[in-house]
Amino acid sequence: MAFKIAIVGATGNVGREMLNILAERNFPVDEVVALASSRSIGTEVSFGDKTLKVKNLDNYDFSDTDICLMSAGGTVSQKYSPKIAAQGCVVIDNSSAWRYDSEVPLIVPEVNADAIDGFRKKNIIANPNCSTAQLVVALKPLHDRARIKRVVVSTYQSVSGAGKDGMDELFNQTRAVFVADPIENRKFTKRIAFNVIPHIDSFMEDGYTKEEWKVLAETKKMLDPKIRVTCTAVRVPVFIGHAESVNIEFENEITAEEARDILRDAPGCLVIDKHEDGGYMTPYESAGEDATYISRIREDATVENGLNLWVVSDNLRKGAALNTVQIAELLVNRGLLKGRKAA
Ligand code: A2P
Ligand code: 11C
Repeated sequence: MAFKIAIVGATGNVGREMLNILAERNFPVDEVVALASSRSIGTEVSFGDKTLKVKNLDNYDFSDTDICLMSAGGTVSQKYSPKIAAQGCVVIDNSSAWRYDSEVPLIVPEVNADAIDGFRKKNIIANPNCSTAQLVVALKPLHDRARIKRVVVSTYQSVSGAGKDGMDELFNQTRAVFVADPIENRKFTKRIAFNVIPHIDSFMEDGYTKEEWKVLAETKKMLDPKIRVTCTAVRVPVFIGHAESVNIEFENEITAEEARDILRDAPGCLVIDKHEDGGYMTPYESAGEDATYISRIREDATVENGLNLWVVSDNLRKGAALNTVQIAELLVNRGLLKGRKAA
């Protein structure tokens, strides 16, 4: 059986990657429709060796579409997802609009695939924030072995997480530095070229940012509500790939060597951890790759049962487009969808 798929936000960083990944993984596609705002009508995007002309999301009829992969921001998702879902099309949404709704499953297939059973309540499934997705892929197998009590995360997040405008801003500012043009801050609140900014998303009343709150709320929803998580989220001048320094306290004893062996066998994880120059992963090298890379696995002697990790992944792939396609594959592989177009 093959399915009709719509990509909403097809002109964006994540939407384009969704099209690439559907083609790469030979998802059983009968037809793919690329949708974006009226600004993009007629724009061409690639799907494998085909070129698709982008259509307008407004008033698009989803009644014969099986799955809508959406990455057009929270406001667009709040407005359109319920309408699309009401037409019988399952929405897999990459924004933060539905993640904390108790009637919407939030899924990373390597971590909580069985939560997908609840998707019929709203016909919407949420994809986590990119920094949470790679974090929980690394934490899950360690939690299963030694029960995590507390996690301290510091993120180093690339500008592509802020969309194509974020990438343009890093490029333009870097160029402006070299040719001595004035530096303009549009997308980011301070200059990002040759700098780091400890601020992603909006500030909350307690002084944390929404990005930092997402990491703890989503880890609790997907992995275990008892785990205590605290986060500092930082934007760095890297185009693609998020890195995270992760400090973990466990209930039970676990050595760095045991953690390395567990992570070597864990789904979605790839351990690169040689104690030598260059024997670790960096965000630049993760771009275009599917794995969550784990390096610098060390025991933390300052706490009982503590470990430090360095976790790196392509934020547009495992952090966004790849995970949404894996959720779609889960629906198909568990027989939860019937192709509607041919019916
Ligand atoms: P458009 O290019 O027409 O604005 P990114 O996160 O990389 O900036 O991409 C955001 C994506 O969301 C783009 O494809 C963008 O389309 C799409 N988008 C933004 N606003 C809307 C809207 N009102 N309706 C449909 N798509 C939208
Ligand atoms: C960033 N993590 O790097 C954000 C992007 O909640 O899906 C994704 C925001 C989200 O800016």
